[in-house]
Amino acid sequence: MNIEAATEEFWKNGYLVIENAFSTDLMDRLHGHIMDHFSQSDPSILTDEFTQVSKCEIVPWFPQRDGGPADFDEIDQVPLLSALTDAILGRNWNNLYSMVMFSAKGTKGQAWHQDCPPEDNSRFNLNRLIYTRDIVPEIGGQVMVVPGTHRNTVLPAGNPDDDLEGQIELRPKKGTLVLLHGHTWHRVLPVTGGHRVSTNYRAGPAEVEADVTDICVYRNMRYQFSTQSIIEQR
Ligand SMILES: O=C(O)CCC(=O)C(=O)O
Ligand SMILES: [Fe+2]
Repeated sequence: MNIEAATEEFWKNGYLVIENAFSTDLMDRLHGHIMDHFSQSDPSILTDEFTQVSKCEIVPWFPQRDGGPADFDEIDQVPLLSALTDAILGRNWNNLYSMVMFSAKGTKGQAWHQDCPPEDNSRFNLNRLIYTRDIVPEIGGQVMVVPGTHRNTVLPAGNPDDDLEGQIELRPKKGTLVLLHGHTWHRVLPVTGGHRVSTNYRAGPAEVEADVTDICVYRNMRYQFSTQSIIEQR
């Protein structure tokens, strides 16, 4: 792969999709661990204010932080991922955390959002998203993005999950890497036909603080996770 061309494409569009970035074997091992983990928890309890207002329904798991299987560390060793991250963020980037996101059948996915406030374009996170199973319309959970919106543009206020002009639908396959700038407008469609899983190895530029994603911008509010509060109604 031409890392320079890929990096240019990332900065033009605010996202980049690379198929077959990870081996089938690694994807199967990770998916097995994810299924084991979520079969032991109850992902159906989603009644809090955040879930109600944000129209986001995911259950997170932090396998590397919480002593999960060592297989999750293998992603950090994949040379293509390191090379692309170096090229996009610069050499001393911060590896923030890995988060598995599980959505049960019949859940809403995630409404349009920016992972952190876009007003300062040097302050952003990089989502390094890994898909251990195909995302297909029969199950739902396709990723919607609006290309180019990472350039200092605030997501317009409005209905949380209305269509937006210029939106593009992504259907990442098993083994696909999606690099997504945290300011790029994005959402996850409802999960209708089965459960959905994605895993985000979040990173950020060296000079950006680790809690850069504490405040998330939705079309109807800004929400602060650390205080569990709506800090702006829109
Ligand atoms: O699960 C996905 O495909 C994207 C989730 C997302 O919005 C994020 O990780 O910031
Ligand atoms: Fe996001």
